[in-house]
Formats: sequence, C-alpha cells, structure tokens
Amino acid sequence: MKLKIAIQKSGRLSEDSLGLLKECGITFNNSMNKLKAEAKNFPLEVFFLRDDDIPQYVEDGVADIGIVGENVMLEKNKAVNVIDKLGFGKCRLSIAIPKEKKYKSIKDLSGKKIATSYSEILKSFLKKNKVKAEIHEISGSVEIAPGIGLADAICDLVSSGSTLFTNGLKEVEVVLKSEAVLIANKNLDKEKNKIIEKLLFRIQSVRKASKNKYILLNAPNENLKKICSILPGMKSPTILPLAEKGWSSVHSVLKEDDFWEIIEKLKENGAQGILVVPIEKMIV
Ligand code: PRT
Ligand code: ZN
Repeated sequence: MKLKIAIQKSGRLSEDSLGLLKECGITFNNSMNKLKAEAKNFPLEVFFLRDDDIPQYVEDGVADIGIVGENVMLEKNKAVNVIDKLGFGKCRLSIAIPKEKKYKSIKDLSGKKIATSYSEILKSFLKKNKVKAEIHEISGSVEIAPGIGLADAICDLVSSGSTLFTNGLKEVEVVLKSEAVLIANKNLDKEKNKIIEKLLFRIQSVRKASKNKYILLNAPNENLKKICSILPGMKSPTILPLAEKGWSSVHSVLKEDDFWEIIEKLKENGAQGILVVPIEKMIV
C-alpha cells in the first residue's frame, strides 16, 4: 500500500514541496521531470501536476494528499481536508488600484471593475463587505489590466510587492493571507491514514526544528540563575562546568522569533562565546 501525494510540477511551490519530503528523509529513484516518482524508503508515490488541478485530484482520490497554496484550495472550493499548514509559499491575495487614485475605504470599490484570476474568493470577499463591483476574470498578467484600460482595480497575489510597484499600482485591501497547505481526501482508509500520520510526524519535526536554534554560551557562575531565567529551553538548560574555575557552559533551544531579544539580554548578563547552530530535526 502506497500513499499518493500530488505536488506542483514546476512553479513556486515545487522546490519547497520536494525539499520538505527530502528533509523528512524520503528519497526517490527516478528522475524528477517525469509525471511520477516513487519513494525508495517510504510508502509514498509522488505525482507532479499543475497546482490548479491538485484540489480536484485529491477530492476524486486520484491522489490521497496534496500540497497546494491555500489561495488555490479556497478558489477551487473542493471537498478536501486541510491537515497542516506548511510555512512556505507565503503570499497574500490583495486588491490594488493605480497609485494616483484616491482610496479611503472599501466602499470606493463600489461600481468598479476588478480583474482577477480569483473570482470565487473575490466574490465572497465583496459580498462579506457589502460591496457591489464587477469582476472580470482573466487567467494571467492581471497586473497590466488597469494600465490597458481593462479594469479599475486588480485582485492578485502579492509577495514582495515589486510587481505592483513596477506596474504603478498600490495595495489597498488584503483579501486573504496564504501559504502552502497539506490537503487530504476525505475518505481515506485506516492504512492510508496511518501513513499520513507517520509523514505528518516527520513534517512537524522538520518544521519545529527550522523554527528553533540550538544555543551554547559561556557564563560566570554567579550569573547562571539570571541567564537560565532568560533561556526558555525544551525542559531546562543543560549546564556543564568549564575548565576555567567559576565559569559554566550553558546549552539550550531558542525560538527563531525571540532570537535577537534573548541574545541581547544574555550579553547584558555576562554571557560570552555565544554560538547559535541550526537544528535538523526536533522530536519533542
Ligand atoms: O503551472 P502552475 O499552474 O502549476 O503554476 P502557477 O503559475 O499557477 O503558480 P505559481 O508557480 O506562480 O505559484 C504557485 C503558488 O505559489 C501560488 O498559488 C501561491 O500559493 C504561491 N505564491 C507565493 C505565489 C507568490 N508567492 C507570488 N508572488 N504565486 C504567485 N506569485 C506571483 C503573483 O501572481 C504576481 O504575479 O508573483 C507576482 C507578485 O510577486 P511580487 O514579489 O512582485 O509581489
Ligand atoms: Zn496554476
């Protein structure tokens, strides 16, 4: 029995999707530019597909699970379960207008023509906000629509914002924040769910590890109590005596988000020789 996973064949999510499986210790036999690949050391078969097709394939059970942007999942509105957020492919779906146009509130979109490839998501966003606007569905190069007189506004994905900028547009509303998610078919049997559980355990260990750093530092013994109270640690920090009298080595785990703040406090409290190293896997 093999679990079938659908991932994007070539695009923004391809490298990270495959990279995640590899970080989970899963390796593959055949070359990657085919339609399918079989894992050597895990009951997994990978299908490489266009991202737009992934929700449908997962709903139909052609693939058991899939990795796709939340934006695509919501737009396609298929009956699938979301099992986990994956932390990559982050972007937002936003409404933008020509930068010289005035904008006070969402009401300013009333009666306007908005070009988008995300008409379903946009439709429900406008409805929720009680705005009546015309949606003009186009499949690509949405950002040029206002410039060629096709629309007054656009609703498209944004990450750095440079595409909007170079097209003379400004972001006025965030419709949705999105990242890659792991979706699953709704009717999987026990055996497949077991494989998913195993895979999910590995994914979560990899994700946790990437969010945390291992820290080693030297501290004078009289400051140890204070330094330990600054460090969160998985349980409590490890303390080892140094050869030099009156000093100890302290080891712990830090969250990436708290990193700079904690480092500063540690320095203020006499920590020296601070080393911060990445963690590959983290099992808690
Ligand atoms: O061929 P296939 O249909 O599989 O791929 P695709 O061309 O439809 O999708 P692709 O590879 O472009 O994107 C796949 C997924 O990546 C999207 O569905 C999102 O979930 C996610 N993602 C993250 C993005 C972006 N960031 C992103 N910036 N998808 C698209 N963009 C585009 C956006 O449409 C705009 O044209 O990048 C441009 C804006 O980028 P900035 O950095 O200039 O703001
Ligand atoms: Zn696509």
